[in-house]
Amino acid sequence: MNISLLDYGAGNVRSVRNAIRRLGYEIHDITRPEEIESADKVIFPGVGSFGLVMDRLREKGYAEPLRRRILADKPLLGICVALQALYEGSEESPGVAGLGILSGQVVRFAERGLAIPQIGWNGTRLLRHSATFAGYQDEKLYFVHSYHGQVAETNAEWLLAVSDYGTEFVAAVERGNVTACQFHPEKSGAAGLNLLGNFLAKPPQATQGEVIQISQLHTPTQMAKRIIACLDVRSNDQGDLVVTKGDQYDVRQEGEVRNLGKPVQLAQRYYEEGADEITFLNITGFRQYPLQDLPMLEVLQRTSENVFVPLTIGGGIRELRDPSGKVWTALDVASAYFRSGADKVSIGSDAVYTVEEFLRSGSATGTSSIEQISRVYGAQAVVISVDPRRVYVHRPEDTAHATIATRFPGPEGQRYCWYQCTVKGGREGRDVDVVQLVRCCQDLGAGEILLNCIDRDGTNNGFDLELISQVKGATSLPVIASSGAGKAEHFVEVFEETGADAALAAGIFHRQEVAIAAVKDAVAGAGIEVR
Ligand code: 1PR
Repeated sequence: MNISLLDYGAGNVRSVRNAIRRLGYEIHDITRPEEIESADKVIFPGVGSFGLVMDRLREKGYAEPLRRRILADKPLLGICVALQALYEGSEESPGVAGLGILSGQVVRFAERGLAIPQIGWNGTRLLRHSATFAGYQDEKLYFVHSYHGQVAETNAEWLLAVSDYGTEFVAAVERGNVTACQFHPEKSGAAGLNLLGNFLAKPPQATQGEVIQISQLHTPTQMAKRIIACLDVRSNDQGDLVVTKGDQYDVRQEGEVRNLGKPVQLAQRYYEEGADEITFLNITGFRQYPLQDLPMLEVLQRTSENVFVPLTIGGGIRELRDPSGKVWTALDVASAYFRSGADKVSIGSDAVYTVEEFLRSGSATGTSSIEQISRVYGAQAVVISVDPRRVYVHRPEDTAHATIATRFPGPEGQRYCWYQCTVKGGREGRDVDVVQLVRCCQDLGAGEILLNCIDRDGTNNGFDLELISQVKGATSLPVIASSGAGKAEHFVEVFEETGADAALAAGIFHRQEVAIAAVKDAVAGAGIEVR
């Protein structure tokens, strides 16, 4: 059977490729328009913005053959933006025509106090029988998007599954042998692999899909709070790449870099134990690396062969100059990571410098790493990793920065503090506070905040709830709470008290003090949705 992948150069298709291989199939890459119609099965992955996808399809002469293939009812599976491309157009890219198979426009999620993009694991309600969903047991699936198809009678013969996120939206469509899903099966763990496997295995059918009645009565699906395992990676003094862990960012113990395991193996273990996402931080990434020698590329390539949940990579995402003098843009660096299997990149120091420049000049340059990467890969692929540290003051008037009244007074009894952003792994404080940073990065096109806290890192004293609440109040982006987790109850606390969208830990997982399953049990026990 000829299974063909429509790689039109828009982003990370390695995960789709790896998932298909894991299921035991060979994949052929479509390189000519005529192959779209001749393949037995086509997988149409979607990464990037609606406009970018449609432009690429048209440039390559793929749009018309794709339309013909769909109208001829030949097997095809579209993923994420590929589902959206079936519509007539999208609010994301006004004036750009879609394939026009489904009627109507793709619309943006309205901000009803919900973080946008929707990033994470949501339930889906299957509206009718589908061989693609055989064996599906209501597991949550991984979504990441700011725009969605609306549930409308006009597309009733296509509707297959819906989900809720403030509003009901289209989670999957299917007619005959053509299926498209808004979620990412290749990133949805075992449940997603099962769906992908069903699509690949099922024989083409002559029957058309039935038209269903859209019921208004249902219990809305719920997004899960994500539990993320974080691996800080660096070379130790022997030159081996190891997972390490700092104590307020100091990773050395008795002069040696702490060695808590091997990155690829540890990531695999966390996937098997139920982590909803894995984050790698190359903690020496602020140092100079030529692009050929980015140590995390191979880690990602190997990890993505066996780990089917989202992977984020941070550390060193910025412009680089290699020893020959050649300059690599932040977009080149990010692209290398995406091609190696990353779903998101996280930007630390460079985000702070960008915001400083923005505050100084009062306008965006259009060339910052955030803007460059977001434009091509979408906001959801750009995470800002914040490394803040408390600065205490006696009165809010003592600083121009955004202060909070704290329950934990400073060394001189100061009752207020602000959170100062740092660069170079906390080594250098800058004149930017977390509120300025997250607001500005959101405006520049970032899609998520990874909120560390130097004061709490490695302490096991619990997350800094005051910091997280301040940042949640300053942005509508999803916020990942990080630093300080010491026991399962800390995760309950952070979700209940701050509204964080995800919580991340490192030390307790690496040292096997608390299992991911125990965290999920505690969070679920408190009535909070988990996967
Ligand atoms: O500035 O873009 O090159 O990115 C560098 C990245 O490396 C940033 O994301 C920064 O947070 C990270 N980093 C740099 N130095 C360190 C260090 O520890 N010396 N690690 C470092 C950051 C914090 C979290 C940690 C949580 C949870 N580590 O990643 O995993 O605090 O830990 P815990 O659960 O054990 O408390 P750039």
